This record gives sequence, C-alpha cells and structure tokens, in this order.
Amino acid sequence: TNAIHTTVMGSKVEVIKTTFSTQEDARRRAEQGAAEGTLIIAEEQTGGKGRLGRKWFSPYGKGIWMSLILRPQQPLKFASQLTLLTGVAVCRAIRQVTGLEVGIKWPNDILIQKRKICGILLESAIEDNVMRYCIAGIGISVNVDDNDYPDELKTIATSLKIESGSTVNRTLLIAAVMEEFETLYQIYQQKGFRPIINLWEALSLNLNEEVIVHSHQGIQEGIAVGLDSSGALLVDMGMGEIKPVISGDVKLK
Ligand code: BT5
Repeated sequence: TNAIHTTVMGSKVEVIKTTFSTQEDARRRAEQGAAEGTLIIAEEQTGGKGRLGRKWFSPYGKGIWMSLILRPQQPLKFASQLTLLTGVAVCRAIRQVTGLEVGIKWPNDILIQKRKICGILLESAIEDNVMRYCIAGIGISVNVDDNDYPDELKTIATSLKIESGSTVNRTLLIAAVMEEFETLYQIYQQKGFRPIINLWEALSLNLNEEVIVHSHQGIQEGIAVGLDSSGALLVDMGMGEIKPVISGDVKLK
C-alpha cells in the first residue's frame, strides 16, 4: 500500500484473496459510502466479468484484478470518456514499468502484438441522470503463463510475462496505474477531455486502420481517423463523410 504515491487514487486499498468479482465488492463498498479512489484488489476471481456477459479469466496470483471507485458527479454520457481515460492510464503505466509497446484498441482493450493483455470494464450507478459512483474495473494479465490459459484464450490472449520473458512486479504496476490515473483524472477535471484525446490517439492501434461499421445504413467499411469530444470513434466512410461511432457499432478489421 505505501508503494502508492498518490493522494486520492488508491489512498485506501482492500486486498482480497478469492472473490467472485471485485466489481461487486467495489459496488458494495461504494453503496456503503467508500470514498473516491478506494481500490479493491483480488488475487483471484471466480466470476470475473467482461462486457456483455463475457467472462474474464482471473487465475490466482497471476494478474492484477482490481476495481477503482470513482465519484465523477457527471451525466452518464461521460462514462465513455472515463473508459478511454482508464485505458490511457493503464497503457502508460504498463509502458513505463515494462517498456513493452502496448497499444489501445478502441474502446477498451490493451493489446500487444495483436493479443489482449488487459481489459477495462466501467460500470456506473445513476440517479437523476448523474453518476452517483462509477466502478473502473481493470484486469491485467501480468504473470499468466501460456499453459495457464484455456485453449480458447491461447491464441488471442497473452501476458506481460509471456511478452517480456520475465516476471513483472504487480505492486509496482498497481502503483504506476494509480499514479497515471490520478494525473490524468486531474487533467480531465481541470481541462476537460481534449488532452486525454491527444494521449489516447498517441497510443491507439486503430488510427488509419480499417473498421467495419454497423448502422441503420447496413454494414459499411471505413478508416478510423480519431476520437470526437464525447469519446466516439470518428470513421471516414469515404466521399468526405466522417461518422462518429459509439461502442458496439464497430468491429475492427
Ligand atoms: C473486458 O471485457 O475486456 C473487461 C474485463 C474487465 C476485467 C476486470 S478484472 C477486475 C474487474 N472485476 C471483474 O469482474 N471484471 C473487471 P470484454 O471486452 O468483454 O473482453 C472479454 C474477452 O477478453 C473474453 O471474451 C476473452 O476473449 C478475453 N479474455 C478473458 N480473460 C482474459 C485474460 N485474463 N487476459 C486476456 N484476455 C482475456
């Protein structure tokens, strides 16, 4: 805990050995009034979750499975900006600690050599359209070995250990994530989303790449060209048409 040099993010840390999902633990703590920056970390999750009912593989002692409580007091539409901000913080922290060239695939995957090493899940509780609290779930496959992964993940997932060839110190990485997060969150609150967009674009694996867009016009292809002020991916559809695409409408080629 005293490795974390921040004032808010990670100022209170709860470490659990085995839990179902740190998202549920954090939600309970938030309902009990836990302060912004409270961090719940587990060695193992038996019900780790991804988006849209997908599962997150969370073996004992091999990764960083954690949830951070935020109290942004903003309308729900800002949640997608926080997802992107979290991705930038994690990506920068991983680069800083390991030197690995990780990048972000819109909206929330962190990849290396096209394989996933981190996923982000943002969940919010709303009241009168304002977020009462928001839980930023971060899963980083730090020291997972190739033979730990079930067959269906072997070809699409990797870990920092697999990519760097050595064990990565989880405490150092958690501290780096909290530091990056705190810095970016302060910038975000003082200057808005624009500076975060610039940092995101610098780490993006999508820019100038083809994407498939699903809309009422059917399925179309375009080229990702950036983010707009809400966090939507801007896609050049050709003939001068730039479409803002929100999560769920886009597949990356
Ligand atoms: C995500 O979902 O990427 C969000 C994952 C969030 C996990 C954290 S861990 C702490 C907190 N507590 C929780 O219960 N959850 C959060 P999605 O974009 O839906 O991606 C899920 C997909 O990632 C799966 O279907 C697999 O293909 C892949 N995957 C699962 N486990 C993985 C792992 N350990 N490493 C890399 N890829 C994985």
